[in-house]
Amino acid sequence: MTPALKELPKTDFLPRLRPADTAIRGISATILEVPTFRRHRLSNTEVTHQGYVLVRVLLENGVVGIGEASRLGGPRWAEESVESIATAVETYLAPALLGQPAMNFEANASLMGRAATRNYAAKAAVETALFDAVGKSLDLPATVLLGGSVRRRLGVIWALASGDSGQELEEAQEKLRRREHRDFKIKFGFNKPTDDLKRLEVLRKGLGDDIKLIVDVNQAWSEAECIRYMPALHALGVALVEQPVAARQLDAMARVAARSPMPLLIDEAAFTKEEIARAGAMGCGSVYSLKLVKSGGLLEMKLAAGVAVAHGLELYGGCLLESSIGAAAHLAVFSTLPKLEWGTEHFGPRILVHDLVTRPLRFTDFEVEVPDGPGLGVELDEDKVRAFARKG
Ligand code: MUC
Ligand code: MG
Repeated sequence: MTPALKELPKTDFLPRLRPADTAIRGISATILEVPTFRRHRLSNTEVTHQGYVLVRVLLENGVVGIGEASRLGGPRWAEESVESIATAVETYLAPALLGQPAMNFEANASLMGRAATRNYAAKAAVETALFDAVGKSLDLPATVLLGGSVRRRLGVIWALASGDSGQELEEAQEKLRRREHRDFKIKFGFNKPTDDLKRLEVLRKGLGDDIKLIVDVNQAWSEAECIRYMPALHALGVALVEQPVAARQLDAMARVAARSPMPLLIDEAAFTKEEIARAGAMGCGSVYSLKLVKSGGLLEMKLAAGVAVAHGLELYGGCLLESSIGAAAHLAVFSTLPKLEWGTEHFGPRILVHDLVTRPLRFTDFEVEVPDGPGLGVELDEDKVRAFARKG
């Protein structure tokens, strides 16, 4: 031991937290419907109210942890709905976990895996609540339990999705003026491709050539439409094209990627590690969108990032319009990734008329701050939960 270490005074530590102190005593699921400032349109769904399942976990030591599963307009973006998530949590996942130490994260993920196949949004919401509760019990941010942060702030992309190009241009200009967002993702696929291209033209002209524009087609185009319309996206300076073809058409996506001068972002085409490996090996894209609703947990999303990187993919911090609860869970993981080339699109807390926590995430200077309080670093606003819980 070096002399310097011998001379250091000993500090007082918190009493050790025993696994039994974190035994899971209860898990509940509450469906919430929270209004958005404007209609948000995708190729296969649209929302004016965002659907959430709030998961609360009570531990033996009295600490409560929270997690959230987000849904865009029913079982359309993927197969889970708020109703199926609440049922999966209360009927299948909760009984598998009751009595287990919350701090045994890997063992609990295996138990959930045995209790239900897929159901990724449900499992992720429960695991989020476990990380929050254990972090709060230890007075440590979840980021520490996930390997420690390598960044405290992330650039945030904003999505333009009303379908009205005049409104979208004004919205983007307002975000720039307020120094909230400077990169934009434009949702395609709910119009004819030629109409969407007209929207994009208006935005490019109005915003200038220096603004980064990403297009998310949400599976709406055929391979032939990609061949027809992607040159126009390129001419308009699009930086990234997200999931242009159907999630299951991996061969078509690989052919589109091979002829595209722009990188493709793999979203709905790959949820699990195996799916990421396959899409990566087939060359379906050059960037992968990380989402808890696809990975099924925080630890699994870190593994997803590793598999994507091993296949040469860049990383994009995806969202499904989570509130500050789900966004904080994503940011906890994103902050620990050595590389995150595209930053994140966790604008969800800013599109809600009311957030679900007492102190929403802070967005300043085009970036979001990773919360550094215990657990997720956010506190539930019980008044908002009462106001937005589905009635009846
Ligand atoms: C998606 O497909 O990326 C995320 C942002 C947004 O506008 O839609 C979602 C889902
Ligand atoms: Mg997408």
